[in-house]
Amino acid sequence: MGIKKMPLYTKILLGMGLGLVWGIIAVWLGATAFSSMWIKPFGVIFLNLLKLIAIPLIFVSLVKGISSLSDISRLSSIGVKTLSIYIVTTVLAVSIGLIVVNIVNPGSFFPQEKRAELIHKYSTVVEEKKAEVKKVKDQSPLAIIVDMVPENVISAASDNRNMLQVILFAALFGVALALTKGTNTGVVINFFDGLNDVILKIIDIIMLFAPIGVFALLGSLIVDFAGESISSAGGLFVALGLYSLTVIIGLFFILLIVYPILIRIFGKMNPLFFLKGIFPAQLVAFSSSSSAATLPVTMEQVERELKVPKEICSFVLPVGSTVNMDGTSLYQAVAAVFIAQVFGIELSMTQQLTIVFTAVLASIGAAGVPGAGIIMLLIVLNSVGIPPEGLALILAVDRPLDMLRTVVNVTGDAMVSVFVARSEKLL
Ligand code: DAS
Repeated sequence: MGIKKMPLYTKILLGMGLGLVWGIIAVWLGATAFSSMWIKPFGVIFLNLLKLIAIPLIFVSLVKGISSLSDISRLSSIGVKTLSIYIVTTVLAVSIGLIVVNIVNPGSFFPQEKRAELIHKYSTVVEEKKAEVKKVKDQSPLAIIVDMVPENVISAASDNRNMLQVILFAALFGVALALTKGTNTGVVINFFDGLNDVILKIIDIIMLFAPIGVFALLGSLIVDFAGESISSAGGLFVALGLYSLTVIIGLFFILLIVYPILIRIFGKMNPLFFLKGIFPAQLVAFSSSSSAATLPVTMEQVERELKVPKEICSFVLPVGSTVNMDGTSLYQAVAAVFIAQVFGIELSMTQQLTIVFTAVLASIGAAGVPGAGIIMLLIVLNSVGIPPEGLALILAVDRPLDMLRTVVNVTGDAMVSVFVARSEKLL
């Protein structure tokens, strides 16, 4: 079978495999500088192309989706359903995290002499993250809502972290367009129809570049990660192995047990059909560690493969990429309790419930960008009096865990879009 005929996910898997091989060879041959100079840029280009198209895609899809709704009042029912299902799946994810980390108890196997070494090694990084969180903490609880309302639509569209601002403006525009149907705005509706097709074609063109992009992303990740781990002495991996394993067990339990059961019961969809449909998006999420960058692929796969209509996925997925992060919230529960265990802090039931509450809020506040979960973890640690220096204990292995939790985040968003479409009898 020629490369051209291969399905998209096969080509991406090929790129990932070759990327891993290249990374190992580059480290072995000491060609890390070469890799950073000549390979890594192709990964950055691929990620930037996806981010480039994310905001226009969200705006056009939302306007087209909302304006095509037969009855605008359905928008509020779709919105309420989406947000409430997001909260429920996040609480479920945090609870699974708490159960797993309390059963495995990875902190009790952590060698105490490594604790001081790690806290010293990552002290500057922790200070930086604390400064970032301070900015978030000083804001009022309504900051999330206030931040959603942009003062300038161009500045809103200028930064992928303003996803919610773009969503709000697109929703306003879409509602106004739906309410002026039949007047002379017909040309606007046709314009957005055409623009939507153009943007989907741009995504197809970008995805032609995906195999090379993921090759470069994974190749340079191995190079960066190997450089980091060799300097931090292999002993850490034994110490942090059980912690990483606890996170991985939790994430795979959600991905391969919980989600398939939920998709079967509430989505009335074959779990294998669902997982095959969003597999390319999971691969891009794994390679990029960014839900926001993966969003164009998630939206295209959910609409084209899972047949979720545009009026649903154009709202549910962009909101989910910033607000719904099941993987991140499970990880925050495991990391918080692990750090408490290493510090010998016994967490009461109320403190663990506080972790559930703050992990849900934190994952709503975390933007869909690499490493967002780490900053939000500090809020969870503060909420139960765990020393923020504890963050240093888990930074060494955060990147591969970030890749996996981003896969769960993206899969959870796709799953909820199927639920909402099913409940709206649009599937
Ligand atoms: N990388 C984030 C995302 O894009 C998740 C995280 O940092 O936990 O979903």
